[in-house]
Amino acid sequence: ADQTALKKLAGYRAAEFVEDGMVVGIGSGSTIAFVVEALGKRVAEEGLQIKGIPTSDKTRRTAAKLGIPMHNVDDVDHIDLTIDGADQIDENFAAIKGGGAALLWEKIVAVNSRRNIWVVDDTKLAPQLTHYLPVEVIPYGADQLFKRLKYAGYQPTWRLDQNGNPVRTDSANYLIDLHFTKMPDPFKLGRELTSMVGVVEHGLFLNIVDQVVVGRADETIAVFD
Ligand code: DER
Repeated sequence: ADQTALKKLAGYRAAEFVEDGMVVGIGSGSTIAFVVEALGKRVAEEGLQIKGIPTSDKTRRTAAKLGIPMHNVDDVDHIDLTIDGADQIDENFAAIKGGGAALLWEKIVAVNSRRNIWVVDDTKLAPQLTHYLPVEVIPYGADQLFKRLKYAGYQPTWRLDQNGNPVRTDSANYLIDLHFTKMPDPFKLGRELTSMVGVVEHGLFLNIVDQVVVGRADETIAVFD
């Protein structure tokens, strides 16, 4: 099956973990689009009662259009379950996220959720994290920060849109993508990055996920706890 079919398979399976009455964090990206589609159907057909908390403006709009009531993260007491995608997940359930430019709100929603589920097709699984690492940075002084990241050997590149302009996140920050051949200690790297003045957050999601739903090439779904 092609990757999109696997994303749909996994997305629909993950949506089944949503129960009536839940406050649900809704992730960003093309895999989550299927989760939103499945939840929209349940809201419309079963009268599923949920409160959706978006991880991006795009998700807020897409989910609202499908009839899912959307609220802000500060409108609720807590989030029961968040379902999100990922760019790469290693054997320790560490992930790199942020390919969709939503990493800051995704991490805010994730850390305020009682449970986190990631939904991926099996191309996202890897023994080690090798995917580029997005870092969200404050625009003021970002060029200086870029130079510091370069000298530190992180091989930084600006996240540009299709017109070659720097992408602005929903918090109006910039994204710098770092490139590695190997990442021996994600925890150490994460601490180093967040200690740099001007760095808001990075796309290493460590000790966050509880369950991973994987759409596999043989069209089966694996759920790893
Ligand atoms: O930005 C993210 O972390 C998203 O979850 C995203 O990168 C996953 O994208 P995909 O589901 O479109 O592959």
